[in-house]
Amino acid sequence: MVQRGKNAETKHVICTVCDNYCPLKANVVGGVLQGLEPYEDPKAICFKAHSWKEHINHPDRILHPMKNVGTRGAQRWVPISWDQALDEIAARLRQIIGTYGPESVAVSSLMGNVSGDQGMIRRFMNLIGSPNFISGLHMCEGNTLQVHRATFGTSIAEDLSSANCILLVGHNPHRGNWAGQAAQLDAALARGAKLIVLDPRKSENAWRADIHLPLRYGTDTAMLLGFLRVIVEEELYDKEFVARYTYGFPQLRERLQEYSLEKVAAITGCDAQQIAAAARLFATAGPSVIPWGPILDMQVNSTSGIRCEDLLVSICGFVGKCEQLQSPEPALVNVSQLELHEMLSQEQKEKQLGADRYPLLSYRGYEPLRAAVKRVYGIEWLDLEASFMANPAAVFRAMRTDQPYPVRALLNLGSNALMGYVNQQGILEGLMRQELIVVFDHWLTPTAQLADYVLPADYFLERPALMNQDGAGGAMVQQQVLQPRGECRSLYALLKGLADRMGLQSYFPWPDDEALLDYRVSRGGKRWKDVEGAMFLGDAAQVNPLETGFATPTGKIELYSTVLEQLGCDPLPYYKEAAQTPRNAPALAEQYPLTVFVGLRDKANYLTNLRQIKSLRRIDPCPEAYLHPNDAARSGVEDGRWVWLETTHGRMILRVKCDAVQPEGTVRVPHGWWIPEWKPGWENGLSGAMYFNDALILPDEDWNADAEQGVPNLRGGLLAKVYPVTPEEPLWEKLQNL
Ligand SMILES: Nc1nc2c(c(=O)[nH]1)N[C@H]1C(S)=C(S)[C@@H](COP(=O)(O)OP(=O)(O)OC[C@H]3O[C@@H](n4cnc5c(=O)[nH]c(N)nc54)[C@H](O)[C@@H]3O)O[C@H]1N2
Ligand SMILES: Nc1nc2c(c(=O)[nH]1)N[C@H]1C(S)=C(S)[C@@H](COP(=O)(O)OP(=O)(O)OC[C@H]3O[C@@H](n4cnc5c(=O)[nH]c(N)nc54)[C@H](O)[C@@H]3O)O[C@H]1N2
Ligand code: SF4
Ligand SMILES: [Mo]
Repeated sequence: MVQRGKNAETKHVICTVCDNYCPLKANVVGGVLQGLEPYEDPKAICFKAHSWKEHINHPDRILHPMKNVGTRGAQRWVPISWDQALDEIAARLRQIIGTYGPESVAVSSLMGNVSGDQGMIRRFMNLIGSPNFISGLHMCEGNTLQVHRATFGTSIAEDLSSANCILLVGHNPHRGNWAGQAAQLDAALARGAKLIVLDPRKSENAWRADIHLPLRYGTDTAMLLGFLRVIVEEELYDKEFVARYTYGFPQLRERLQEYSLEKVAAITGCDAQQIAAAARLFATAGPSVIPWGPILDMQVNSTSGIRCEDLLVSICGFVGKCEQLQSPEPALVNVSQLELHEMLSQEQKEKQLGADRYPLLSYRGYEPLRAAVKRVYGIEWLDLEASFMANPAAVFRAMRTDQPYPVRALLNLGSNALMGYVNQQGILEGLMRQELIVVFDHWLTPTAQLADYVLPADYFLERPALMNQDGAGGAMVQQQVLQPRGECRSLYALLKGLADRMGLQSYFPWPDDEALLDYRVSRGGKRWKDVEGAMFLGDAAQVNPLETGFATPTGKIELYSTVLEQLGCDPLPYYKEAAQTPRNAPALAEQYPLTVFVGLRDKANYLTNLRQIKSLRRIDPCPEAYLHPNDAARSGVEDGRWVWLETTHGRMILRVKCDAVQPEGTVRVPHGWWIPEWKPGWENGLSGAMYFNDALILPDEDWNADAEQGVPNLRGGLLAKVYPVTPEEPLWEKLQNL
């Protein structure tokens, strides 16, 4: 531990203000936190982390358990003790399980923000007997990881420090978004690494790229198929690696015949020669790396696109170099072990909602890999963060229709379920039919405004934790820096409280978080006190599939996926045009002339969070639609004007920001807007969530989802029109004050 003068100490923390999870140092003097600073690289921190003080001490922060004693959404909150809240929630859960079966209890969680959750949510669910876990990670890295697992039997992670060429597929790390990774990117470019950027916009990184391909929204998979085609046709791949470690190269080569450079150029709208140049650079300047970003986690070709990324780094022989194979950490009791998936009966697993149609993310999707994982890693279940998930759209559908069976309770633990998926209108309908909603959060979010019980959560600086996933060996250490404010508690305390009241106490034997952490590190013969002084634990490279064989049915990297084949899906990657593009739906495009893309995160908030932090809100004061000035003129709106943006699914309100960088014919929609200072409840549309959130314009129907994992399409397959909000509309006055 670094000492800085009397009473001064430095603790290690992992910032979970966003999901870059930057390692930081917390400087504490006399027990009082003075500030946060980066662990190593001075640029690997951002202004959002520096807002910790405002966050912790915010007057809106929920500090005590509350119960709504009116109808759902009535906001008739009364204070209640933790004990009474847990007694009542446990009793209602028991009753709901008794009436409808345990599968009628669903849980939504982002997990990372509640410190990786240490497997405790799934443990609780498996013990009560519900397979219906969902997470916003379905539209994020959770989705990518299941594709990696199908291809490699585990996940891969980028190491920018050893890469000579970096391919950014839309992903755009910069100081205000992924500061930690942006710092690594800066360092790589400074030592001469090449940069290829696929982005329809001239983004921050596109400006400095060696090659920028401004492709049409949602056509990444076609582009990557083009890269594969060039690399295979020009024999730029690593023949020895392909022969030794991969399965299905001839079938891949045959599939690529369908993707001539001319065809790919026509689909993507990019120049064929530039595409070929980028593919050559990627293959020959290597080792090359494709840092993960969620662009491909939100497209109709999601699974195929991620498979293409996996195949590119595989045939070029970059796997095991800067694309590192991850394995569960042997010095820790793993998350999968803590989750007790074996305790959930096969009968209950088979009830997992949506798994029949979208298998890869579900328990069913794991079956083809199970024996191989056991062979290579010696464990039964490999949870690569949000694995074995139900399909969120199917869960919300079951809530509102009782089909195929009722879902009647939602535990929303570090998630904003109303806003964080698609078809918000449908989610609201489902939530209104719940017999129990519990929310565990810092704020009275729009989801919390619909809850029966709101429970106060600790902040990352207020708890000890290990950030570790089974698909990424090693772990980062979070030391507790502050005492939780008020009656805020940890996720483990909440789950243990329920488990103790539901006859499951023997499975939650650890009295507190530190005891649970003691248990986790005990596998390496340690105690938490011994390890908490180190930022990083463990050794990522414990099992090397290049030596042991891969944890796939063929024991190889599956270019041709026998896993997907067994699940009834196309074993090879393909491109299909989204349903609502001007090409596929020209008549609709007459009425709805703009292609929507949801994304390009705001700099100063995070998903649906942080809009109550004043210093951040000044930077991003309200939800903005970026429009090319010509499109604004065509739509009869001007810069600064409040508009409705309408799709065939629904509409939302945004303020126009004219931006010449936005490609003509497209409009950017931000995610996650609500107005925390607007009074909770119905009169303000749940603090604005029913006016401003992107999920209002996004359908949850099959035509707009990827075939293998059911992820909804947010990138470029939806048409929209914009028109002004008028002074006669009830909201007009309020909008002027935003
Ligand atoms: N419509 C739409 N849906 C999306 C996306 C989109 O762009 N549009 N993006 C997708 C992506 S990339 C992601 S990652 C997911 C995110 O999915 P969500 O789970 O919806 O993420 P958030 O909106 O951040 O909600 C997390 C909640 O956790 C709370 N929270 C923060 N820290 C803590 C903590 O320490 N403890 C507890 N208990 N709670 C905490 C926050 O206040 C917030 O209310 O959403 C996905 N869903
Ligand atoms: N400040 C801040 N930081 C965040 C977040 C936040 O909300 N705020 N969210 C965090 C989360 S959960 C995530 S998942 C990441 C997301 O972060 P990123 O991966 O960087 O994603 P975005 O910022 O949504 O979009 C990045 C780029 O993708 C381009 N793009 C849009 N559609 C397409 C497409 O179809 N193809 C291609 N190739 N490019 C496209 C956009 O023009 C934009 O420049 O950021 C994390 N960091
Ligand atoms: S990018 Fe900023 S908010 Fe996100 S983890 Fe890093 S320091 Fe925290
Ligand atoms: Mo995300």
